[in-house]
Amino acid sequence: MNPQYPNGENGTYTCQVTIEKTPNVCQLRLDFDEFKLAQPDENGLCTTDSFMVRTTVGERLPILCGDNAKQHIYIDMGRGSANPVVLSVVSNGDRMSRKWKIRINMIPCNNIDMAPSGCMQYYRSPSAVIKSFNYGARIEGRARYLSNLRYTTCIRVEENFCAIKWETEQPNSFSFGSPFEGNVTELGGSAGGLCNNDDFIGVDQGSADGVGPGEDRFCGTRLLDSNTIISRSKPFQLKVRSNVDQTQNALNSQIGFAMRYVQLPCVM
Ligand SMILES: [Ca+2]
Repeated sequence: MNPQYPNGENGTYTCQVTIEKTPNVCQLRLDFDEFKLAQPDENGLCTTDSFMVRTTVGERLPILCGDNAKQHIYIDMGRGSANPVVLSVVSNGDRMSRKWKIRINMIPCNNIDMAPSGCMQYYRSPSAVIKSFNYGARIEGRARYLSNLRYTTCIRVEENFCAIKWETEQPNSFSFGSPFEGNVTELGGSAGGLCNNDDFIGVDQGSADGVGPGEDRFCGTRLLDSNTIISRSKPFQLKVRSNVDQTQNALNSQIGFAMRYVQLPCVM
């Protein structure tokens, strides 16, 4: 929690927590019950406020800021004996009130609650809504989602389920990556190689009807034409990738994504 919780923090300081590893703990799960820091800058970087996770093992985790209540992340602690994890919040300036309340769960090695390797987020339900970090109301001339993202969200495949359907939570709740030059607001969704030059989400073998090879990358202001992607590729994963350049994304005030997945049962 922030020091003055439930009141906010207003100023410049660093708050740091070190979590020592015990031999039987392999992962941490952080649940952001509350998380409000300053918005990222015009390049999508957390230059005013930042939440950082430092660890000596596993993948590098993205630096977070903005609004991330109800999000969660998993942190790999490795199997060794001495891999402490350091969590820190750094804030700069007094123009806003920050607040955070983060639950830390230690997950024992070989426990059923462990996320698969390489999964920074992990969902275990037939259906859920997944949002990009700092998802929220459109800010004119700014992208809401963060730059330099490279992580994977994993979904446990339920027994007797064969496919996964991704759809936007709201008609306009997908705007991630700019496949075109200039203003793309009206140009809809792109897939495959058209998404190579900017940010995209990755769903292996995704297509509107779930038949055929499909595409692996999706971007723009819609999910394909129908705001729906179906994939039969297992395990069910959502890869999130953004580059360092947010010029086009800010120009189009891109918000990131809020998508619902629904697992589809196998048809006999
Ligand atoms: Ca970009």
